[in-house]
Amino acid sequence: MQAREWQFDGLVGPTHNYAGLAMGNLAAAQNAGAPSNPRLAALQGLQKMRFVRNLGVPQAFLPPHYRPRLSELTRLGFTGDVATILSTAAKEAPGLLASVYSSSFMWAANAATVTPATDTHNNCLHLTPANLVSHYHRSIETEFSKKLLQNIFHNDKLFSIHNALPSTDEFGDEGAANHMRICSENNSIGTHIFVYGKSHEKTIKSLLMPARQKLLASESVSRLHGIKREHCLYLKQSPAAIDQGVFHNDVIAMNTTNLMIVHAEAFVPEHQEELRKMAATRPGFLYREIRSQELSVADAVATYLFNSQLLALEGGRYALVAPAECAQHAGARAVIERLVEEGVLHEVHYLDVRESMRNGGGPACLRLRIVLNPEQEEAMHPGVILTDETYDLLEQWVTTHYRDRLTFDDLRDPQLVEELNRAYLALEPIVGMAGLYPDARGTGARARDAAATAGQNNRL
Ligand code: SUG
Repeated sequence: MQAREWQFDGLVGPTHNYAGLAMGNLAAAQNAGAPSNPRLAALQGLQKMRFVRNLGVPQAFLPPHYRPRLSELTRLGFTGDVATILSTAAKEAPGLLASVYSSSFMWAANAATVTPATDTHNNCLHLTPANLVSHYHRSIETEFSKKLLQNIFHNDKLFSIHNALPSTDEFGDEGAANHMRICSENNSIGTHIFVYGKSHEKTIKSLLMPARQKLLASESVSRLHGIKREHCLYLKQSPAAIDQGVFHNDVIAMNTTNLMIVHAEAFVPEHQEELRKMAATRPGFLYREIRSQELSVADAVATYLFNSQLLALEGGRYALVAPAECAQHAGARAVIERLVEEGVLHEVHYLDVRESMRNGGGPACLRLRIVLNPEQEEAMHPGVILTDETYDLLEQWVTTHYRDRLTFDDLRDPQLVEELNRAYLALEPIVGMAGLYPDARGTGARARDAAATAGQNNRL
């Protein structure tokens, strides 16, 4: 049996909100302070997962991280009971409070960089959790992402899970959102394209917006994963594109197996040329550039066309799962229709992930691609696979526990923390990971556990 590319979607957390925390991310800045709807966001995410699964693509999910990370607030000097910590932080450091509540882990494309076993020195699947040091609210994802990956891929012979790179700006690593793998089929050895915004050159041109991914990080990940140097290409993002809102490469380029669709102004000219040359000489590689006359970089960012999920289906068919915003934009729609006419794409589906889009995350941001061979599929933790049964349980769980409106004012409410603790504890048995959320076992939860145990003992 062939290796298959799985889609691991981040399950949107119950604290999804719009806090304007992400520099260079235009949608997030525009929606800062708007009320969010965590329930709708999670249901939209789940519906996308089910849709993709129904296309015949293997689908799994990454459980949400525990929020709020009160341990971060105590680490930063806030003291007292939960209510005091929340109200003091809301007054003295509102940005910090919003950060420890952020559901940004939902954009699983930033969780890690992945290299399939075929391409590595020891025939293991390699995963390096991203350090996400460009933003505090994202940097606090790393530890739990690693724990999740270890829980899911728990077999040293098949999986190598690395530590994140050093937590300093020179090693800024945003994971798979800046990485593309080209291969004739999932089983064959791939070529890896690492995209970075800043290199370790002495003279760095200043940018309006921050360049998040550093070359030093990309090179280190490829070394750690044991990818042969001749199978790697390092491309530098165009600073002008970053300034227009291309904060990750997956906002301006997309690929799967032997197909790549990329904007003609994604990279600095010499690297764009290098990519073209590689495309011209690589047998079977289908490379399509979208010129600015077809769609400007600004419109690419506004519609997130390149953040569609490009999926290789059975029978050599390519499907595009695009954000609904593309259907409503004449230019983006025309590009997609042309790609269908040209035979590049065989089917197109427009999906509504609007709650995520408003924070700068489209269909591709919401998922991490992991190529697994049959032995690895067999070995991974089954509780995270999306089946009809888990879909129903997750939908029910979201409907029961998620609020349909969240604003900054809600974040100082200790009742919300109690509510969230109940939600996280109820998720553990659904994913089959007992004790996944120790922080949710606050005083209230411990009392309930004790009462439940006493109840069981009485019945015995
Ligand atoms: O890092 N937004 C995320 C969006 C990440 C999208 N991922 C990919 N392109 N792969 C970010 O900018 C917004 C949070 C806020 O402002 O509340 C945020 O973190």
